[in-house]
Amino acid sequence: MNTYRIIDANINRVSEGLRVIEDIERFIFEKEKIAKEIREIRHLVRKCFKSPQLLQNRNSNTDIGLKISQNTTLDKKEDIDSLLISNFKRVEEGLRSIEECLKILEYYQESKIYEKLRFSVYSLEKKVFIKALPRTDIYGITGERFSKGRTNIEVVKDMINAGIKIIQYREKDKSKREKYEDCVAIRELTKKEEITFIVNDDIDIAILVGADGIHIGQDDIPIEEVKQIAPNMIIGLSTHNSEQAIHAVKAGANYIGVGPIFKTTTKEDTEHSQGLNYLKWVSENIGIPYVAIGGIKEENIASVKEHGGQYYAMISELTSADSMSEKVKSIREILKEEEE
Ligand code: TZP
Ligand code: MG
Repeated sequence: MNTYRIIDANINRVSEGLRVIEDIERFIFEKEKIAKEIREIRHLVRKCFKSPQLLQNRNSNTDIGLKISQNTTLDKKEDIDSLLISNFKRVEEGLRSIEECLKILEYYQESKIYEKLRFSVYSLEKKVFIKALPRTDIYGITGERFSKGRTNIEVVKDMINAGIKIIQYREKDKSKREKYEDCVAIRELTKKEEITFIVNDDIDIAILVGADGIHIGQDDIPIEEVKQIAPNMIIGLSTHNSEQAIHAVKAGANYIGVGPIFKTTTKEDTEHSQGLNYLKWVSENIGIPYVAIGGIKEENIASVKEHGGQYYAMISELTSADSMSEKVKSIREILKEEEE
C-alpha cells in the first residue's frame, strides 16, 4: 500500500537528516552530548515502527522525487547553518508525515511515539541554534591575581569540578600571547565538559580559540560591530544603568552584565551603579538574561537573589576560595533556600 511507501521514505529521510545534523555536531562543533542525543533519536526513528510492508512497498526507481531533485538547485546550501536548518526541517516534516500515515493505518500508539520524537527534535533545534547562556546560576570568572598563587587553568579546572557551567576568562595582567595560550587550554577543558566559555575583552582571542561568547564593556568596540565579526557567538555587555540596559537589548546583546552590585576591589575604576536597585529594575524591565556582578559573596548573595538575581558572576569569592567545590555547594544551598 502506498501509505507504507510514504512511511518507508520518511523513515529514511528522517534518519538521513538526523545523520547529517549528528555529523555536523560531532565533527565540526564537537558537541558530544548533542551528537549523542541525536544518535539516540535516530535509532528510535528506525526502531519504533517496523513492518515487512515498508521494504515491500519501496520503489525508489520509480520515485518521481529523484528526477525533480536532480533538476533543481533549490537545495543548494550556502553554509553549515543553512545545512543544519534545512535538515532540521526535513526531519520535523518527515516525522509529521510518518505520524499522520501511521494513524491512517491504525497504528495509533506508534503514531504518538513519532509525535513525541518530533517534539524532541524541536527542542534539539533550539539547543543547537540558540546563542544563549545555559540555564544555571553561578557565572565563574578568572583572574590570576586574585587566585592565591593558582593559575587560571587550575582555577578553571576547579570551577568545572565544582559544577560551574559558565566560565569567563578575564585577565588584566597578562600579555596577549599569554592570554591566548591560557584560552587555548581553557577552550579544550570547557569543550570536553560542554561548559559555556566566554572571553572578556579580546574578541580576536575569542574567535581564534572558538569560544562560545565574548563579554565586552561600554568602552569597547560597539556591540553592533562585534556581532558582525562574530555572528555565531553569545555577546554579553556590561551595563551600569537603565539606559545602557535598554540600548544593549536594542543592539542585540545576548545577555547583559548588571553591576557593580556591591563595592569591589577586584575591578579598578568601576562605574557607579545603583547596585541592588538597578538589579531590581533590570529584573522587572529587561527581557534578556542578566548577570549580576561586583562584590557578590556567600554572605550577601541572598540579597542579590531577593532583588531579582538570575545569574551570579563572581571573581574573588570563587578564585580565592580554599575549596571551590565547598564554596559552590554553600552558595547553591543559599540560593535554594531563597527559592523555598
Ligand atoms: N565588573 C563589575 S564589578 C567586576 C567586574 C568585572 C569585578 C567583580 O569581581 P568580584 O571579585 O566578584 O567583586
Ligand atoms: Mg572590558
